[in-house]
Amino acid sequence: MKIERVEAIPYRIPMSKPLHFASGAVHQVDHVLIRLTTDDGIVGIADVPPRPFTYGETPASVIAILTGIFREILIGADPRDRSRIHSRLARTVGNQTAKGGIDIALWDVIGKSLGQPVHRLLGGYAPSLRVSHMIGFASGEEMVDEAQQYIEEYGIRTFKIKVGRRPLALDIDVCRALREALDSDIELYLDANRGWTASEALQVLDATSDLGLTFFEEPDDAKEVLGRRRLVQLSRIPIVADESASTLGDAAREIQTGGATALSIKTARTGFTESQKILAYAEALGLDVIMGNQIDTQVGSTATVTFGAAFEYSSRRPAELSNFLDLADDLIATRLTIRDGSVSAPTVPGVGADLDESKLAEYRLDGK
Ligand code: MUC
Ligand code: MG
Repeated sequence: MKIERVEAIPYRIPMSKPLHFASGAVHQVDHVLIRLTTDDGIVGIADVPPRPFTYGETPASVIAILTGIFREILIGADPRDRSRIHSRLARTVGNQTAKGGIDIALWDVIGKSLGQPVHRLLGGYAPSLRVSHMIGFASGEEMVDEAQQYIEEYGIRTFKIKVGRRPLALDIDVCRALREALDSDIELYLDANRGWTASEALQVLDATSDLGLTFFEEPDDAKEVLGRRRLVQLSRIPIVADESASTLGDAAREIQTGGATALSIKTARTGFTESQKILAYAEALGLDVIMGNQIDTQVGSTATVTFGAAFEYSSRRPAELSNFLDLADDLIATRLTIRDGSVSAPTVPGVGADLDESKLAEYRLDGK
């Protein structure tokens, strides 16, 4: 089996509800769909979400690398030789989500060629994952309304609150309003996307210490090493590395040097192969793991649930799987459903995202 065709298809879908957070905002998804076709007609797909504010990638850079250096590596390669392909991709630094997408598309080909769900090939641990919903910047009242709506409509009971604004009281008040409005067993954790300094983050931790918050993701810039280390040492709750741990090496460095005490794993940037290594590293050290969301479409979220539900260690916590609900439309034929706070792992061959060709034709930007 050999890869014969590599496509990088740019597409744009508006968000029905844009997401705002400390490092940026997403008003529309400007993503790239990878499609790998083999000589025996098997097609593997994956969604690539370029996030300039997180990884420095743009749709144009993703297309350039996929149709240039990476295509040369992929054409003629056997998709089952993942390690060989990855060692060649690794010679090019960066391009995290392009590499993550290639890995997922390779797995999709492998699953389809074997007639097996990738969820099962990876480990097949759980039939479903519980869902955590990420709430973007808005007024306290709107953020409380959103949480209440997701509790009622989808049965979700875990929320990640986007914080990182100034004055600090703005987000402190939001946290308090959410805690007061919601049942005490509703889990709340924070993500500041590096919006604060270490000292500001400590002030927020002090001011919210009675609210039972469970995690604090990227409170400040992890590159400000000593500030971050002081924060990690003083925090009673785990400090989660997300964008500061976008590769296995970065994840290990952040943990070993005291920059974080928990890890967010996003299949959009580390695919399944590297995500599995990060997961094993976290498990060996007993670190909490959160399956994160890169503001994923249903194609991307399907990959997250395929991976996250495949292993016991990544199934322990609710995974961030619901942001596709903020998109006006999607590329998928069979909708991902959140019921009783959970999403089922796909049982069809491959990764499980069933592409709707008419939707792709409608939203693709390359005029083909
Ligand atoms: C997150 O967890 O940070 C926002 C920026 C990004 O890269 O991902 C999202 C969610
Ligand atoms: Mg984050």
